[in-house]
Amino acid sequence: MVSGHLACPGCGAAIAMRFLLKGLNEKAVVALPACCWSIIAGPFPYSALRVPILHTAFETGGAVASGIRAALDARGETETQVVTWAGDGGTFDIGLQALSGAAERNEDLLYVCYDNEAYMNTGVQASGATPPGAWTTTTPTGSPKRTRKKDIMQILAAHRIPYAATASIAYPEDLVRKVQKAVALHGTKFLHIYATCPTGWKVASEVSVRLARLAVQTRIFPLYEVEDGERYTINLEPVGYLVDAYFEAQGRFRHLGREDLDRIQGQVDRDWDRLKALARLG
Ligand SMILES: Cc1ncc(C[n+]2csc(CCOP(=O)(O)OP(=O)(O)O)c2C)c(N)n1
Ligand code: SF4
Repeated sequence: MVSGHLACPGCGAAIAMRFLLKGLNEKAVVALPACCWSIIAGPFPYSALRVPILHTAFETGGAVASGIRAALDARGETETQVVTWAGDGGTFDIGLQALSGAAERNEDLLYVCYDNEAYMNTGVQASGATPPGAWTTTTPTGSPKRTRKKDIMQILAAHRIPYAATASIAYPEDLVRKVQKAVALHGTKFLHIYATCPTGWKVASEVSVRLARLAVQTRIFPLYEVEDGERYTINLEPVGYLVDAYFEAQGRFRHLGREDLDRIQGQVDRDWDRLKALARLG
């Protein structure tokens, strides 16, 4: 990745891309469904990436990567890594069908979702990854989102793909290791990267990484791996701070009161216990 990209200052998605590229081999192709990264990379013929990129339709990340894989294999270029790089809207919602198809066929590709918890590129609309209570332009303060964040890791694990993992821009070594591990495996690999968006979350750009770390430390976004859909490994046992500090730091949650935070804390604790139980079973 070169300097001069077009992301907002502190953009977690830009930081995440740097770590993805560190983990990839020299030969890689990246399919980019519509998202902030369609802009960040720069207008043709410029590109902030030193690997070939293919801008694709919003809903086609899994299908386009499958096609690139088939074309490369037909040319005998089996060493080239095929990567889809999509936002949460392009993954949890509109791209889910194509991703599911690719996972079901166990296509040899790495699908990366950088999760900023909304459709940022078109003006902060709620997605299936938006957490309950969050302000977005389609879930205004008076009627915030009530439903839970879609559990994308469970959905991918249910496809029994060889590897699915969460990662965070606040833990670069863990993230790069997971990219390297993923690309060494054959089949469909999925990385779910937590990527702060200072613009959409109404936080200062300089707290971006700190906030991402807090999400892990509070167990809101645990770091773990799932192999073959059944072997769970928790990579970091967080201290388990109360969620308050995480929520109070963000303008998108400013309207939440004590009762809301207590309810969210209860849900986070239950999710953590469930993850621990899955890891014990594995
Ligand atoms: C079929 C279709 N519907 C809507 C759009 C408009 N659109 C372009 S980018 C985008 C938001 C993408 O959100 P996400 O995948 O979460 O990535 P982010 O913008 O947050 O990086 C939308 C709705 C589109 N390009 N194609
Ligand atoms: S809107 Fe958010 S995700 Fe998009 S470039 Fe800006 S900081 Fe990054």
